[in-house]
Amino acid sequence: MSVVCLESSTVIEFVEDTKVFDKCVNEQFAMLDGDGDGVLSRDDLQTRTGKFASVEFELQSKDEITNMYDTLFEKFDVDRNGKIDREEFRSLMREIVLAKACGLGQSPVLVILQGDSLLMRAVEYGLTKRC
Ligand SMILES: [Ca+2]
Ligand SMILES: [Ca+2]
Repeated sequence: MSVVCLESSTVIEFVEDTKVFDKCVNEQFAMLDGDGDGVLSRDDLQTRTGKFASVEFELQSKDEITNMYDTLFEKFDVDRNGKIDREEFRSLMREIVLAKACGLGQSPVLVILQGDSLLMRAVEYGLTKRC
């Protein structure tokens, strides 16, 4: 984990850069897809709960996490097959990251991020852009 300075404009730029964002999303997807069948089931997500949920959603209790999955699947499992495919996952991550960006407001803030989270990628993205 590291403490970084995050700016909403950087995060939005990162999401809008489809090529970069898609690549990062695919990496996250592969990481979460524990059994490697190309779709995310509840099991896939639940085995990764600690890693995924605590970082991206800042939730703690098991109930909250279960509720979150219900909401998640309800909202993003567009074709209702009980699994989240790559396309569905992309729009999910897009929404989460943009929501975070909105929450940041206008000025840069210090946040604690895990090395492999999407927001961390956004920060790295911002750094390379500036160089
Ligand atoms: Ca899977
Ligand atoms: Ca689906």
